[in-house]
Amino acid sequence: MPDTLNLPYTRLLDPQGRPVAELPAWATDPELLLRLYRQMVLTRLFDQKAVALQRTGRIGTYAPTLGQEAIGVAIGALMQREDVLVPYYRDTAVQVMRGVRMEEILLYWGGDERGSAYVDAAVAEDFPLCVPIATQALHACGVASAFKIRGQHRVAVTTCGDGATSKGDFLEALNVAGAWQLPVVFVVNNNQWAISVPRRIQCGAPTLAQKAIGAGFAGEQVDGNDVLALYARMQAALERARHGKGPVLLECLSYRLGDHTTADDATRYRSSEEVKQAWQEEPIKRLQAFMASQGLWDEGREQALIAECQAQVQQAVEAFEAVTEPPAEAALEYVYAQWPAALAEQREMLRERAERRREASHE
Ligand SMILES: Cc1ncc(C[n+]2csc(CCOP(=O)(O)OP(=O)(O)O)c2C)c(N)n1
Ligand SMILES: [Mg+2]
Repeated sequence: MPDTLNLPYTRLLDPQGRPVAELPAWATDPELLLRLYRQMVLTRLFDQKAVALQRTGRIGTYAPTLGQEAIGVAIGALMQREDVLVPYYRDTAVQVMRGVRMEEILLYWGGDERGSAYVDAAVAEDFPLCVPIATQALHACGVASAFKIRGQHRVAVTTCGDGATSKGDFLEALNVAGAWQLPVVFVVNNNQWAISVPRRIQCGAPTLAQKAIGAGFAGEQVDGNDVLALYARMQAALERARHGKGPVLLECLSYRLGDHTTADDATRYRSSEEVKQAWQEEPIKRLQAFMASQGLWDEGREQALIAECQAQVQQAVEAFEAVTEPPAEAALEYVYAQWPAALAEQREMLRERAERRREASHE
C-alpha cells in the first residue's frame, strides 16, 4: 500500500554526518553538541557494563539501548523539569538525563524495587519504567489529563517500541489523547524488531506515525539515528503540547543493534548482514563525524571523554554493589494492612530461615 498520507520525515545529517538540510542555529552550538554526544557515549558505556554485570550474575536481566541512544538523549535534553516521563524498559538514556541515578537502574534490573524509588527530587514525579507492553501510554494520558484539568503548562512524555503500537492500550491512549487534546507526546522507538517479530509483519500500515491521524492529531517520522533531527522535532512536539495545541506522535526510525534483552539471542532470527548494514547508520559515529567537520572533535578528546564516562559508570557500579540486600520478607511488605494468619506464618518462616543463614555465615 502506498503511503498516501505523505507524512513528514525529518533528517538533518546523513549517516556520514553531512548536513542534508539547512541546519537550525542551535545545531552548531558546541556546548549543546558536546552535551548530546557525551550522553550518548555515557549510555553506550553504561549499557556495556550492564550486560557484563548480567553475564556475571550480578543483575538479573537488562534491555540494552545499543543503536537507539539518540532518541532518549534528545528527549532528555529537551524535557523540562516539571514535565513527567512515563518510560518503557529501553529508556536508560533519557532516565539518566532526567536525574535517575545509574546505580538505581542497576538496582532495578538486579530485582531490587528500591531502584524505582528515585533519590533525586527532579525525578520524583517521573514514573518507573514499564515492562507490560504499551500500558504506560494510558498512564501518560492520565498524567496529561491532570495537567490539563489543573491548567498547568506541563507535558507528559511517553515512550514505547514499534511492537507496542499494535496493542489496544496504545491505540486507546491515542484515542483519548486526541479526543481530549491532551498535552502528551508519544515517542515510538521503531527499532525494527519486537523481540523476533520484524516491523514488516508487525503492522500493515506503511508508517506507525499515521496511527495518530486516525486519532485526530499530528504524527510524523524522524530519523532516529540523527540526534539533531530528533532534537528539532522533539522541541516542536513539546512546544505544541505545552501550549495546548494537542498531542504529537513521533515515530523515530532506528535499529536495535543488540539483543532484545540479555535473555535473547538475536542471531537465531536475523542475519548478520542486516545488522552489519544497520551499523552504518548508528547515531554516535554520525554526530562524531559532524562534530569533527566543525573542528569540535578529535581522537584526544574522544579518549578523554571515554575515560571520564567510564569512571562515572564505575562509580555507579560501586554504589550499586555497596547496597545491602533487603531482608527476604521485604518482598511481602505493603501487601496487607492486616495479615492473614497463613501468610503471617510464612513471613515468620522467612525471617527464621534468614536468621539461620546469617548465623551459619558467621560460624
Ligand atoms: C503485555 C505484554 N505482552 C507481552 C510482553 C512480552 N514482551 C516483552 S518485550 C516485547 C516486544 C516489544 O517490542 P517493541 O514494542 O518493538 O519494543 P522493543 O523491545 O523493540 O524496544 C514483548 C512482546 C510484555 N512484556 N507485556
Ligand atoms: Mg521494537
